[in-house]
Amino acid sequence: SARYNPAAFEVAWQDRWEAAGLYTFQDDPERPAHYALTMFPYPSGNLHMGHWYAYVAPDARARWLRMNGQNVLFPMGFDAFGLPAENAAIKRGLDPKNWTYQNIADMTGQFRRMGTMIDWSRQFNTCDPEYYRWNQWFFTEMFRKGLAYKKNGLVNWCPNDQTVLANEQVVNGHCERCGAAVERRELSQWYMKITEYADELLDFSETDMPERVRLMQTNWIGKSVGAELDFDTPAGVETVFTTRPDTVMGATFLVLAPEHRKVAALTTPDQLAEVTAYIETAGGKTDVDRQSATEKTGVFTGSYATHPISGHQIPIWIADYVLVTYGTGSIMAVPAHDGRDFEFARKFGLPIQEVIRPEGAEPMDPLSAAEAYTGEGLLVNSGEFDGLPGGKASIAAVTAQLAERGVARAKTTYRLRDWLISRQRFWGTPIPIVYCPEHGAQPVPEGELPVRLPENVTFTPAGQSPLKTDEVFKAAKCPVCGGPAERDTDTMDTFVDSSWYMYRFLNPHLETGAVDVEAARRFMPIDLYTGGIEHAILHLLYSRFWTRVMRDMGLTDHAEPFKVVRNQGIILAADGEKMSKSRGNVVDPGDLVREYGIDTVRTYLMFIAPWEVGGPWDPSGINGPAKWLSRVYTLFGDEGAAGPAESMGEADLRYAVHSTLKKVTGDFERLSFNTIVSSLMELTNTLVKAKRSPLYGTPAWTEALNIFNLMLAPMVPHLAEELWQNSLGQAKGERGSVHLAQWPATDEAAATRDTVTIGVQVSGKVRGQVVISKAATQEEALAAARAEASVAKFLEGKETVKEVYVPGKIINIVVR
Ligand code: ANZ
Repeated sequence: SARYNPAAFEVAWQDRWEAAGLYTFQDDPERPAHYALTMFPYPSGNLHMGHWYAYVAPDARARWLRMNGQNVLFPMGFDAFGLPAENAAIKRGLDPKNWTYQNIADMTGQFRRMGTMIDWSRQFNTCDPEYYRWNQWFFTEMFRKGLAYKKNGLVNWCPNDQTVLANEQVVNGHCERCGAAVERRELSQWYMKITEYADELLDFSETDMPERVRLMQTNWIGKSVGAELDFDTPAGVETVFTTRPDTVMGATFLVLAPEHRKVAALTTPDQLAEVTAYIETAGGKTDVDRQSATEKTGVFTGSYATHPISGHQIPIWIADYVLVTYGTGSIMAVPAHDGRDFEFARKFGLPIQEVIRPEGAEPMDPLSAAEAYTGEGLLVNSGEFDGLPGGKASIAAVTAQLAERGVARAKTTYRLRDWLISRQRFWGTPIPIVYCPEHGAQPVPEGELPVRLPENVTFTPAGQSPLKTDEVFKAAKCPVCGGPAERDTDTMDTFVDSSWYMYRFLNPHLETGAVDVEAARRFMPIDLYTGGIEHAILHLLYSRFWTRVMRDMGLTDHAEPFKVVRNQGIILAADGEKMSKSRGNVVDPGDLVREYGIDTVRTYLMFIAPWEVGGPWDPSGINGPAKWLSRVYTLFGDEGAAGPAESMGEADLRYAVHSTLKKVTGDFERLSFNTIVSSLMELTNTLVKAKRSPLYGTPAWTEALNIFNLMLAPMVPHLAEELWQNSLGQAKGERGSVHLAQWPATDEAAATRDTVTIGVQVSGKVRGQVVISKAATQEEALAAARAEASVAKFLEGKETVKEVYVPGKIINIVVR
């Protein structure tokens, strides 16, 4: 039929592709390896518009690369451990395992209907014991290397989810997942030593990530170069961390975090009541609240420290703007040059001493100064250092002088903390450790992995891990002495699962190791990794860490898992808000597919906005792509063809086709999907004209349709296949699939047609000018000249004797 009816062939083609194994990855060392990966989804149960937006464009690009002869691996799986499964168990009495696998089945079905080239034979889920076994293996290896260790410490506790959270999962003092205010608890937990790689992780030279991702990671790692300085106090030496040792002569008091362990010893009896009360109020605040508080608060301890250079006695205060978790938990306050210290000194009437002054400026008046001076200048009031420029040189000089006396050391600190991976949850990878009364914490031997999650467990509404109450699970044997031991009942943070899953796709069913080393050598790092910006820190940083650990284990030869990372934008609902179930503003891709077809939804999602930017969902916007594809469909039919209804030169048609091809090729390279669609739409207009011109049916026409069809293939795989095999009459059957065809080569000469304006003479006299293509044939040039009205009137009724065409220069028509 002549009408575009995608329902008639889309799913049918998917079934035929599937049956033919068209997208089953065929390893071919002869072709350049390309690994394209989009972050795998969580099996929440439904594939929503955000998923479609995230997967469709990378799929088009992967298809394009494949047509370009690359050996493209484009796999998918599910990030399947995590809280929602457990919540479903608690709220609705569902087995987390059944709930998860059912969702995976549902979503895989929906996924397949998206028409991607994902090789589903490589699918795995992180909750498969065959997968998490290797999480456990990595853990035991890291334990042996001291990279996984257990320690007591203050941890972030989500009272709602009843579990600890990594620092990365606390956003502005609240649980990233549920939004509850996070509490602090003292617990013994497992950590991974990401800090050992802090410096390396600041090096982005081998990975191309969006600027803001690099910035976020850099800030998260938070490297500060400075020094530790020692101050004598009645409770012994107190060391502070400062990035500005050059301002030491301006240190007029010390401030300790309220939780600092010396506070009790430093508090004098008459200050005790005040200090105790203050500690109590500070304890209830989050770090963020503390640091962003507009009004500084604090109390005097009653004690004094000795300044290491002047020997002056300076008061020791406690204040909550100093964090116990950073540096040494105490600071030397330099109110003249630090904003927070300035506010604090003003509020409590503490001395302000200028030590940095811009050249030629008046001295700072400590009583009238409105704010701290944080700019550059020369050192003043600093004894032997006076006159040195503040900053680098003087920092080194002051540190060296104090170091000589043994009261300072150059020091670099990081905001980054070790990665806390213990979770008091059920639906995760059991931590493969047993505790022997005799031999302590012992890793489970490799031959006994995986430590499987038990089945038929009872969930308590308190959310406590059921493993804790499962006596059968807990009972273990010490690998050293064989005596009775108890299993660790915590599970791993699910970010462990996603830290290395990209390696597993290379050989997902490998039983002899976590990673196929040879495949990793050829396919890693990932050529293009795409996903949401929300993973800028957590997932991307953990993967970069894990890859370095694997390198140090000898598994891989590279430090970075991703050659290139790109983030798609967000598609907002029509009301400008993020689509979410609770807002009731979600658009169901299934509904749209039923109404418009898969290819139309794919096209719309690529057309709606620059892919890396995103934008609002316009419900009526889909009509444009729908109409376009319908026009495309008709274009390939015989209807409305031929005739001299339009005039078009062959060069014009070839120019349109090849210049579009050149542009589309470049746009695929730079992920500019929306402009690919608009270029193809524009080309359609030209082709519709060409169809009505005498060019119809000529070799130029056939070439145009062929190239157009090939260009459609990555974007609208079903329609392209239908046209290729049923309208263009290419070889039939799956082996003749358009998706196995070669991406066409641009004919540069035809594509880079510049136009020229050339004069037209009639019998040697200039009568007018025409704009024609540089590549125009003599015939086309003359036709254009004769069509020009100012020329035509001199030709009327005359006989042509001779025609001259000097390309790019002149046309002369000699008449009689
Ligand atoms: C004296 C000084 C003078 C400072 C000056 C700054 C400017 P970054 O860059 O973030 O590392 N500091 C140190 N430990 C702290 C803690 N636990 N809580 C709050 N503040 C702390 O910042 C380092 C600076 O932050 C340090 O250098 C210290 O103040 C403060 F003109 O020391 B500075």
